[in-house]
Amino acid sequence: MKIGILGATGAVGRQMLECIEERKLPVDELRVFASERSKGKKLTFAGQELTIEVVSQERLDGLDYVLGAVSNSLSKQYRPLVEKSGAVYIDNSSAFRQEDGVPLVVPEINGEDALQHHGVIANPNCSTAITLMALAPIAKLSPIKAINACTYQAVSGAGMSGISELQDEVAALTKGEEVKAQVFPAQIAFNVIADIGSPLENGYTTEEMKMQNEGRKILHLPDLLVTCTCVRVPVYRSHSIAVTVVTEDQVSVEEAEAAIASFAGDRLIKDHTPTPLENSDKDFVQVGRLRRDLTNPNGLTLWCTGDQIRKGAATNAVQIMEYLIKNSK
Ligand code: A2P
Ligand code: 11C
Repeated sequence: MKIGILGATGAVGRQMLECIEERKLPVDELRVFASERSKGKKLTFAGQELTIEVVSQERLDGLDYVLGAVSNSLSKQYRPLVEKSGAVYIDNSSAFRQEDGVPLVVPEINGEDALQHHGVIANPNCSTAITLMALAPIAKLSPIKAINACTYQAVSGAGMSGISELQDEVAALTKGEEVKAQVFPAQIAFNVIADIGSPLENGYTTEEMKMQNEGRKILHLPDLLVTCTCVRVPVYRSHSIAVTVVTEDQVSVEEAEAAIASFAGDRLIKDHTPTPLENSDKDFVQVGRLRRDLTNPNGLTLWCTGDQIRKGAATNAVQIMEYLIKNSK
């Protein structure tokens, strides 16, 4: 198995390397790609040094799978090269998620969709993937009609530069110095910012609409109603989401808890409130605080957390690759 990673030096790319090693994928060769700035530098995989390369057709040729962890614009730029190489492209950007013929996959929920690919498979938005991991077991009990979500998103969702902005701001403010936000729209240290993505005409942001559009595609529910507010919080890793879900038929708290507890990739937490800190660097999604929605008898309210660099990005992409390796004819 020959695998390439685009953006291997980034927050998601580095995690992809770690996940491939942890999950013991059958790797014969791993090629790591980043920008000109990183060319020739080294990354470690399974005790071996890998030399970072710049992307070229020649070096993509011969690969079986390419995992993408670069921006939308770079992903669009590199897609034709990956397609020409014949490798399957599993892309973490949002560039192709809504394209017909590009499966959008969370393996525990709709893994079989991945088998319908035509060369490109998309990895969902991090908050969407984590929320749907909590809701998919409930959807099996009764179809979901509506979701109302409020996210609490870690700074690493914005990549390495998001992490350093929080670190630098905390250090500067602790010394009494002034800070000037660069990555986020306002100071993120000791603050929360309800502004992720770009504004849309309907008053929502691009990040907020992903919960609806990607949720519909992954759950195969074209009429799913979703309202969402995305909030950046000063947490390094792991997103949290407060969710109210309305199902066609009433599902009891006990039934929902039992379904979540037995769903692969989920952990039902009953003895305390799950926190993003305790969920950092873990592959599973924690779900807790299940209770009846007080505004709708068919509603349930819950709280979930998931490491967005892992299950919200790198782990999910590596799981898609594993699924294909196991199930492709
Ligand atoms: P580099 O480290 O060389 O800049 P993050 O989202 O965590 O900031 O990561 C972005 C990733 O995209 C990094 O690995 C970065 O590499 C990579 N990248 C940036 N520009 C390019 C490019 N022109 N070609 C390939 N990878 C790129
Ligand atoms: C964030 N979720 O936390 C965003 C970044 O659709 O993959 C990833 C956007 C996406 O800023």
